[in-house]
This record gives sequence, C-alpha cells and structure tokens, in this order.
Amino acid sequence: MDQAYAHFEKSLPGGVDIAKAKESLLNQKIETPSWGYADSGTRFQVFHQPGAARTVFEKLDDAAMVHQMTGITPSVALHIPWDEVDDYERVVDYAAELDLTIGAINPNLFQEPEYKLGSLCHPDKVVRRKALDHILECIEIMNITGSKVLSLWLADGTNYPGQDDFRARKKRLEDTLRIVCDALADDQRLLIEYKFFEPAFYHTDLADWGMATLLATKLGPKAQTLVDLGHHPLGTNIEQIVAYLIDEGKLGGFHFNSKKYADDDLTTGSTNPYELFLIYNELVAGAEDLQEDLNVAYMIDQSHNVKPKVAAMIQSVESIQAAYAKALLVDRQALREAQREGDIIGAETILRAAYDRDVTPLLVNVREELQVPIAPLEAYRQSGYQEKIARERG
Ligand code: PSV
Ligand code: MN
Repeated sequence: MDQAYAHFEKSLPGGVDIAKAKESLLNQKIETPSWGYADSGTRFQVFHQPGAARTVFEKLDDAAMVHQMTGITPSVALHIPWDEVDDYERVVDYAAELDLTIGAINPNLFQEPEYKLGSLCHPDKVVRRKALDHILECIEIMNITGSKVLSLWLADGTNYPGQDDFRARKKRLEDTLRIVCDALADDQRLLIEYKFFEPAFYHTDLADWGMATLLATKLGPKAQTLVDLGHHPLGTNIEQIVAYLIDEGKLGGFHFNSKKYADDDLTTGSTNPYELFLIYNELVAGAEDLQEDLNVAYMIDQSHNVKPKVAAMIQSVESIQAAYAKALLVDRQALREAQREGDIIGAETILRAAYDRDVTPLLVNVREELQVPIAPLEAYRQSGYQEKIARERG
C-alpha cells in the first residue's frame, strides 16, 4: 500500500467502510452512447471533427478505447436508425472482440417527416402504427444484441394551445406502450425518459418525472423512469426526484450530462459537480437502506459538439466515478445522528466533508486493481489515439 493511500485511509471518519466503498467502485459500470463518438452540433452548425466516428464499428472502436482507459465502461448504447446495419450479429461479434457488449437500444421517434404532429401520440393511427412498428423492430434488435434496456425518449408534444387534445394523446400513448411492454421479455425493461420542452414548445406529452412515473406504474414492473440530467427546468431538485423514484422502485436509469441553461448535453459534472455528488449520495443511501442492488442503468447521453469526443467521454466517466467515490465516503451514521438531532450545520458539514475530499488516492488504488491507467484522461491524451483516428478517418 503506498503512502498516499495509507494516509487517505487513516484520514477517513470512523463511520466509513472503505473496503465496501472500494468494492462498489470496482463494480461500477457506466454505459457510453454510440452517438457521443459521432459528429454532432446544434441547429445552427455542426462542426466536423477530424476522426469523428462515421460507422457503428468506428463508434465501438472509440468506446473500446474509453473502456481500455477507464475499465468501467463495458457497454455501448445504440440509437436506431443512426446505428442501423443489415447484420446485428456482426455488431455483437465486433463488440465482443473489443471486450464490449451492446447496451440500451434507443428508438428514434423524432426524425421522420410523418412525426411532425407526434409519433405514439399522433392523431393519425397510421403514424402511431409506424412509430410502434419501429419500436417493435428495436425490440427484435434487442433480442439479437442481448440488450436488456429499451430506452424511450418521446419527442411528442404540441407547439400551440388547442393544437391537440391532451387527454386523447395521453390515452394513445398508454395504449401503444402497453403493446410495447407485452413485446418485451420478462428480463427486458422499458425506460421512459421525460423532458419538459423541445422540440415542442407549448406542451410535451411526457414533460416530467411525475408523468413518466405515472405511466410506468400503470404499465407495470417492466416499465421504469429514466432521469436525463438535462431534462429539467432550472433549479429542479434532481436528487429529490432520484430519492422518490428509488423509494417507489421506479428508478430505471440515468442519462448523465450537464447543463447550464436547458438540454445542453455538456460533459457530466462540468457545470454542476455538487449536484452530481448529491444525486450519488441518494443512490448510495438508497442502496444501503434497501440493502439491495438498485438495478439502475447508468448511461451517458452527451453530444460533444466542440470537445474532442473520446477525451470528453473519458473526462465524463472520471467525473461520475469521482462523484460516486465521494458519495461512498459520506459518514452515514453521523449524518443520521445529525438529522435526528436537527443539527443542520452538522449534517451539511458531513456531506461537504465527503464532497471536498480528494479521492485521487482511492481512485488510483481502484484503477490499479482494474489494471487501467491511474490517470485515464492524461493517459489517453498521450496515447496518440486521437491523432491516429484523425489520420485514418480523415
Ligand atoms: C433527447 O434530448 C435525448 O436526451 C434522448 O435521450 C435522445 O435519445 C438523445 O437525447 C439523443 O438525441
Ligand atoms: Mn437522454
């Protein structure tokens, strides 16, 4: 054991079980999104990046690099049809050669001309059927890729008051998603993602966690809620939403990213690391109190419009890992005591002490055990991979 780590362990409060914290970090898994490796932009401009992945295979190559550097990103989410291929077995085999698996399948219900008035909520049943068929096709893909998560973001909404009937749309959505849930195997889950606006600007059919969770509850155990950190109005207390969903057994997964204004899709922890820590604090406390694995799909959902993509992903993984490490170091017993006694300053100080802690020695220790570089981002930047893909992919 090196000196820095020994010193780190000695400085921890008595209530922290460091062996358990280390075990949790060794088992942490974060899924990266195929689309985070490809060119992306805003509605104003897409800035092409030399070396940006052009095919699903190149996206997997990049994801494999992230996994090689971090050791905790073994699966990749696909977006259909962005990642559409004739032969998904080939994708699975290619991923396996890279030590990766295919994770969540994301249907795309927002880029066809027919979806102008919505997809699953569209007033015309022919369009609803098209959207449903696309999801059913995604379930078939899941069956080939071995994916357990169908990740559904519904872009449906209206732009003007009176444009459509809220209740009729709600009913259409419920009816189609029942068919979707029936088509899923018992070990597959539908994760329902909400977002309060965009692309629709008057109303969104699944605007917040309450609507998503109400629907998931009606749909039964195969359906859960997905929390995308960028999908809330400013000032929303996301950690409270997370706590509620854990308590209801409805927290299905995350889309990690960071925002300053709306759905900015910036790299996780870049503008709000304390919020990320507070979210992990609820996850750790929830798992401890319930004494069970919460079975949450931890996924990143970012577009790296200006940052180099692979480096941005590694940077995000490091931020998430650090937030988790800090949350694992909260002295829970002391926190509970402070809460019982109404010691507000004491309780907050306990949280801040964990947040302010330098977890580098712990993460170095974990990375050594995972047999990955002790400083993944730095190692990546020195690896020459970025230059290589820029050269090879043009
Ligand atoms: C929508 O903003 C979203 O968060 C959904 O998860 C999409 O599938 C993803 O971004 C990619 O556009
Ligand atoms: Mn998302």
